[in-house]
Amino acid sequence: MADIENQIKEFAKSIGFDEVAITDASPFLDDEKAALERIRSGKMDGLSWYTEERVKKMNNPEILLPGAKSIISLLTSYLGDEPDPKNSLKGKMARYSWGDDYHNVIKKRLKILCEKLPEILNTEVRTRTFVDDGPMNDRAAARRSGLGWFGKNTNILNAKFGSWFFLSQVILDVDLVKDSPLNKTCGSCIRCIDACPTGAINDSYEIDTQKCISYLTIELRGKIPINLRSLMGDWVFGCDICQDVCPVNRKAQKGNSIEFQQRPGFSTPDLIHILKMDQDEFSKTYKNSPVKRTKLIGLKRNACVALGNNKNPDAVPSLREILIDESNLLKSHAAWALGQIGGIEAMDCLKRAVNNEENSDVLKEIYLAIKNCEDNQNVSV
Ligand code: B12
Ligand code: SF4
Ligand code: SF4
Repeated sequence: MADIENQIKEFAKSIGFDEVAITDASPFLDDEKAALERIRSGKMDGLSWYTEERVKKMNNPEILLPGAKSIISLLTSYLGDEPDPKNSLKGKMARYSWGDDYHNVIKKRLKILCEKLPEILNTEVRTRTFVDDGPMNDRAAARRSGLGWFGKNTNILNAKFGSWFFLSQVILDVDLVKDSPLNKTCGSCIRCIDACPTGAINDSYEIDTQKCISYLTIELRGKIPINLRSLMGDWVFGCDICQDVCPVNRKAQKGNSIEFQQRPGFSTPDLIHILKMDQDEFSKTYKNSPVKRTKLIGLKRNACVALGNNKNPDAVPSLREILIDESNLLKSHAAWALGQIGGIEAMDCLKRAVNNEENSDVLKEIYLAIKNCEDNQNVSV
């Protein structure tokens, strides 16, 4: 390995990055084509910011940094301890959200790396950095640099760290010796396709955004489509199923970043507690955490769905409070949850709510929930 590239990699690792690889700054032509096709086939619907114009930018480093010559692709593992124990009044959050907000942690490291580059390269250098915070194709850079390969779940896989990591890059206007892409694929494995509860993954290395629980719990504002709710299990922020089942993750090494270690209660949050949270507590609890992205109303909505799927009757009193007091969005999801839990107490809450509810959308959800309770009763008789 050339001395300069070696020095960059060693320095990057010394400040907390787990793996580093280099590619050139030529456009990602195949990725651009694939992403445009994905948009045109409707599989990116729901992410209004994911436009054709953005795809053009994110696959053309020259547009992002005029004069761009190289890209340093960086991997930061967030794998730590196993989740806390769970019961049916607790939900699940995706691993990447158990610790500090990765944008802040990694941005600081990227800044230190960029400040060091002129010394290592012995020349002035212009840089632009990305960590899931702008129009850059993080996975395309990782694949071409050989940092990892595309899995069918569309995550980049790395032999040492599995797929439990964040990607980031430095684009720079200096030529560096590039690394080679890996020649690896998933072969005949289809575990993630089989395991995805909503059928969001297909055999062509594609995710249908609007079916992905990660999208539904984090990005979607508004109502979760009723046909998907019962498939979402008790995920309240993100989803790790297609990574949990991946054989490449079986021997994944833990990362070195203490910032991503699990905060108490984050892996399996108490769902009733979430339903009772006010804005002040939400802001304090999720300060400097990725979870704040879903906002209090999104987290409460997700908690209702999780409680509906866990079917623990102890959740009925808290769901009843939501059904009486909260926004129409939350009332709708609380009604759905009560309909899933069923039983005399849940049915009673729903019937009472009919008399006091004026919003037609919420009323529709309540009637559906009542019908669901009745159907389930018939089944068990
Ligand atoms: C949008 C987005 C999402 C959307 C995904 C929508 C979608 N349909 O892809 C949603 C909100 C659902 C999402 C979910 C998650 N995300 Co996300 N997401 C992104 C984001 C911002 C853009 C990804 C993107 O461009 N998707 C569009 C499609 C078109 O790209 P793609 O699926 O990667 O497809 C590529 C390949 O198919 C390739 N391709 C196809 N054919 C061919 C042929 C050839 C020859 C070649 C070379 C290439 C090629 O081209 C496509 C474009 O590059 C990136 C950050 C970034 N700026 O890049 C993070 C990012 C991909 N997400 C990340 C993470 C961690 C997640 C979650 C795991 C979070 C969670 N636990 O809930 C889940 C995983 C879901 C999954 N199975 O992918 C990480 C992934 C790290 C990794 N190991 O790969 C990223 C890189 C963020 C980061 N910087 O760390 N995400
Ligand atoms: S994150 Fe969950 S819902 Fe999304 S593709 Fe993976 S398994 Fe399916
Ligand atoms: S589960 Fe199998 S098919 Fe899916 S990404 Fe992992 S190796 Fe590939």
